[in-house]
Amino acid sequence: MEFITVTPNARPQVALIQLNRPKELNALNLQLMLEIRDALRELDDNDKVRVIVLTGNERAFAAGADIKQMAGRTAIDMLIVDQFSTWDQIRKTRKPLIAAVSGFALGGGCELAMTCDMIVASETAQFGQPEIRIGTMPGAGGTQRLTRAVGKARAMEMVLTGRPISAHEAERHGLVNRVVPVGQYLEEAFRLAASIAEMSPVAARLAKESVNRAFETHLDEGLHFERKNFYLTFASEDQKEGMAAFVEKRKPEFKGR
Ligand code: DAK
Repeated sequence: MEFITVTPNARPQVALIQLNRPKELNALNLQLMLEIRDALRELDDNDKVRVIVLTGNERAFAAGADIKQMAGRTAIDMLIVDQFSTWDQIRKTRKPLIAAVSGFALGGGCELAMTCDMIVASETAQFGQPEIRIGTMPGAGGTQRLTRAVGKARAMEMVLTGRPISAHEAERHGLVNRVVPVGQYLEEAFRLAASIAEMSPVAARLAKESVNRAFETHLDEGLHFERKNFYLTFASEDQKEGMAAFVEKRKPEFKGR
């Protein structure tokens, strides 16, 4: 891996992927995206990992796709490279994925954070879709995920003016889970990850799938999907263990089976 570092056991059962192109503010070139995809795929298959944290550094989570790499491309170049399949695979990560964001999360950087399930932000984080300022528009889900998160009026303003919002604004509008002082955002993301890692991985996977379904379907079908996954948890040893532990007044030990 040239542009990321992967630590499968950053914390017990919690893995860390860190973007590592600091001079370019973690601009997302094609190789970096492929590395994230491959790392996620491996961690998703690693039984010792239950939750994954994705982060950049204090100055930048990621300042967007690599403009220098993109600048001369034609539509057909883009079609052939087919970056979308890389992004689609990232989106399909089964384990809970938390973005720990400080500094710039712009363009593809904001989209990458939004592809994660939750966002923990430092006070200096800023989220924006500035693509309009360079004559294009969001291409990796920005118009869709941002609109679902912050609502039409705010998303429209961000996408049409390119102006970013602060971490606190992002928190107020439901884009991020919480904002903490710089220097604490990664620890806070690990804390959140640890609290999820204690749960049944089977239930977490099914619950994640179900929440995501809410964005893709109408209520009746979503409720149906939820019901099937709810039933499915009752086929797991973890559900038996969780309820037995409650009755016996002890802490459950989930095995992910
Ligand atoms: N690409 C390439 N290099 C970048 C970059 C970027 N997005 N952002 C920053 N850099 C580089 C700068 O060029 C500079 O490099 P040198 O000149 O030193 O070689 C270095 O990082 C430091 O940046 P600055 O000197 O500009 O630092 P400042 O603090 O003055 O400004 C800034 C920071 C973040 C405000 C500024 O760098 C900036 O405006 N960056 C561009 C932000 C931006 O426009 N982002 C959106 C890019 S378009 C798709 C998936 C995704 C996308 C599209 C399609 N598919 C699946 C098909 C996404 C598109 C985008 O994100």
